Amino acid sequence: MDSQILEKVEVIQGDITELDVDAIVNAANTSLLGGGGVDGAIHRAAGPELLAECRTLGGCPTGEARITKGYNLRAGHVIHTVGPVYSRAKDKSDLLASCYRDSFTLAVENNIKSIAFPAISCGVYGYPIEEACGIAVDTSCRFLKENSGFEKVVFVLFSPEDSRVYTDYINNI
Ligand code: AR6
Repeated sequence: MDSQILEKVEVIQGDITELDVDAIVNAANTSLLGGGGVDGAIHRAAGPELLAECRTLGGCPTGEARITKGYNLRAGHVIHTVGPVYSRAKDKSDLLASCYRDSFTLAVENNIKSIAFPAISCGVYGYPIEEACGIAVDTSCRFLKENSGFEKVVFVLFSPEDSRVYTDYINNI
């Protein structure tokens, strides 16, 4: 892999709501009206105006993304995407890749140059972290290759174990 691309990819263990990037990505559900996990944390940190804006969006299908402002977050925007439920979706790897691609499309349209992703679908939705990590990193590197003006992709993992999966994968590309 081109080292100039990997220089733009960072792995952090921590809480995505604290990230100082142009946009953080939310692992939402199709209602876009909040939930547990990272979705709950983002809504709590952003404040009630986020839910008010989400109500105007009319939901989001699995594999797609929608954008809102970031309100009380340091990030200016939140990109809400809906990952596949691992045990249910037939075309889960395509749907998961589509979450990342659609998030990047919205980023470009909104002049966003740095973005932070959680491990979409890897909590309640049950996607194994090793499989999801490959899709997340490969899709992001492909995007970075085609969009040289984009500055940074940060993967934010909650646990040290998940963070190690990402670091090992990237070190072996
Ligand atoms: N920062 C970074 N990562 C986090 C944080 C945080 N603050 N909190 C949790 N994670 P999940 P899903 C990690 O369940 O699987 C919601 O209820 C977590 O450890 O949040 O896509 C939605 O409303 C895991 O690795 O998202 C949906 O109904 C990863 O984020 C449903 O859950 C994703 O876990 C979506 O499920």
